[in-house]
Amino acid sequence: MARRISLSRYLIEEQRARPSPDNDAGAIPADLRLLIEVVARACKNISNAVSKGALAGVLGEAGSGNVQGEAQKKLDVIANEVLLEANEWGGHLAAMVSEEMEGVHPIPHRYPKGEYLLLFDPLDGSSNIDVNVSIGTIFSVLRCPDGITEPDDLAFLQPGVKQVAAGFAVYGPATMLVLTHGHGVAVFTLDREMGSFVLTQDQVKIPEDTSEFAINMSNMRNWDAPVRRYIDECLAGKTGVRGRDFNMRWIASMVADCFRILTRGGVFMYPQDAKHVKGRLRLMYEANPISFIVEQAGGASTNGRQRIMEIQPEALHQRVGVVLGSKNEVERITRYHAEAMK
Ligand code: AFP
Repeated sequence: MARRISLSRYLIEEQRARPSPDNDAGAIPADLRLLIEVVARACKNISNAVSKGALAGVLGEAGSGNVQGEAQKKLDVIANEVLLEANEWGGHLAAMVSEEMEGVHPIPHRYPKGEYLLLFDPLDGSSNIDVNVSIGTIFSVLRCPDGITEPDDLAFLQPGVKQVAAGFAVYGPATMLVLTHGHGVAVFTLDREMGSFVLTQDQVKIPEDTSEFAINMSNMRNWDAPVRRYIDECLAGKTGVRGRDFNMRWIASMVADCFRILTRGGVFMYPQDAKHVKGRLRLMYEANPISFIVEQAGGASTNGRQRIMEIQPEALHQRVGVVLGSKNEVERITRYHAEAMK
């Protein structure tokens, strides 16, 4: 049972527990602690807007489109603005990137800059907003390369292994915050009466085996052979080579599917296929942060062929195939891809 402490106390105690030899700031320097707390506060604000739904007039289309060519929901725009406004004045960031904006969002000159780069999907699962299904916010933190004062795309194009922190919020029956800074995964539950995130799970571990897979089955005709092979074996259950029955889930909110996997294991797949030639999910602010969390919880994350966090990004909004979750299942799927290459 995790100690019921606030996010602020958790971050302070993490810093004290891990004084790093190269500086007295410890594993969580003050500016990184500030960044995490600011993002968490923004997620509380987004959670409040989400929970009001129609009462606050935040449902439905915004009447605008984003860089992905998708129609924006009102909450997409609101969540993006909440995160931008919360993070631009604190002096901890050098710049931001959002799924909802084409280019790098600079810190206004009237505010000081910091050493971190923040990337986020302000509202993941937008297609679920109007039908009251869990959605969330995903964020990733990188260091700004030394000597860069006006970060451009190139400053952000770092592989996932360079992340210093990552997290996601799930706006579900409870609002949850999942966080890693490279020393395991902690989960916090929003105490609405106190208005603070309280630690409810620490050092989360994903079971290495699972009998539950998550994939959008409507794409079956487009799948590559290794994916088809794996899913067919799951569907054959105990009548086939796996010798046990499998269950399926698909929430269409990556944050909700991945929170389930962190809690009870499973494998999440949105692979490249004939329709999504480069994949559907975005590398920089969906796949990388969640892969960081999954790996820190003892799971694995590949694009079917290579570790997602080792992919060298070439564009801010590039997409990637994703296979992540319980280690032994991800390794099996990745092995099937390798066998198909022979
Ligand atoms: P939206 O934010 O556009 O709803 O996309 C959500 C998402 O990026 C991810 O959270 C889901 O796992 C996946 O897309 C759902 O994709 P399908 O709608 O094709 O099932």
